[in-house]
Amino acid sequence: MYSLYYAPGYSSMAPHMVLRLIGCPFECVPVDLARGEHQGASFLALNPLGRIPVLQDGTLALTEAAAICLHLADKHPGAGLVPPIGSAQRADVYRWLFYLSNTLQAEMFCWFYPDRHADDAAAVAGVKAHAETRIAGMFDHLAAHLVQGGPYLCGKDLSVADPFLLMLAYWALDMQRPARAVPRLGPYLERLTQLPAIAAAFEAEGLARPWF
Ligand SMILES: N[C@@H](CCC(=O)N[C@@H](CS)C(=O)NCC(=O)O)C(=O)O
Repeated sequence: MYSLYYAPGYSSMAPHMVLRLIGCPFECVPVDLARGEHQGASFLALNPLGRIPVLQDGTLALTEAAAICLHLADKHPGAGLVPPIGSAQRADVYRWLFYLSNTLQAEMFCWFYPDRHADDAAAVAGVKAHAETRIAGMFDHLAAHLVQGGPYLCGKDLSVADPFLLMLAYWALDMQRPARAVPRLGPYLERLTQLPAIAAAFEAEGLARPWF
């Protein structure tokens, strides 16, 4: 059985949704970030970076949310969350998942933690404002892509990229232009939250609506 080390609403959300979409046995192990559990010796033994999520799969302690999503999808091909290796469709899933994790997710961390990028208050506010503008542009980029195909991010089939994007949309709830306000992105995200497995993940984490 898999163990997912998580905190409600954090980077563990995407792997949590993927586990529920697959429907395999797993347990969620809460990590209390406010109490610093992620810096305790037992957690650091799993992830020396002190970050969640971690997926324990037998002797493997896997970190990085996107890698966990792909690993789970690979181990459960019947769930259809990644196309066959070597196909153009799979390359497309790589493309969007990497865009989400190394571009949009990274920018979101600048928005959440601008104090890590500047010292004085005015500079910190500037970092946050620039991050929000850049994130709005990224949402537009995603919405423009959805015009070309859909109903999912990588075409006609649900993939690991979809729950990953929904997680990031959840993080943008308090922005001036949340994802639900972006044409095409809002209806697409609504479709995702109507999937019972995805709604169950939000509910299990105790997250109240709206979810994006
Ligand atoms: N790139 C990593 C980011 C992991 C990450 O930064 N997780 C945050 C929660 S969203 C965390 O554990 N933060 C604790 C801290 O910064 O001390 C991933 O996608 O898994």
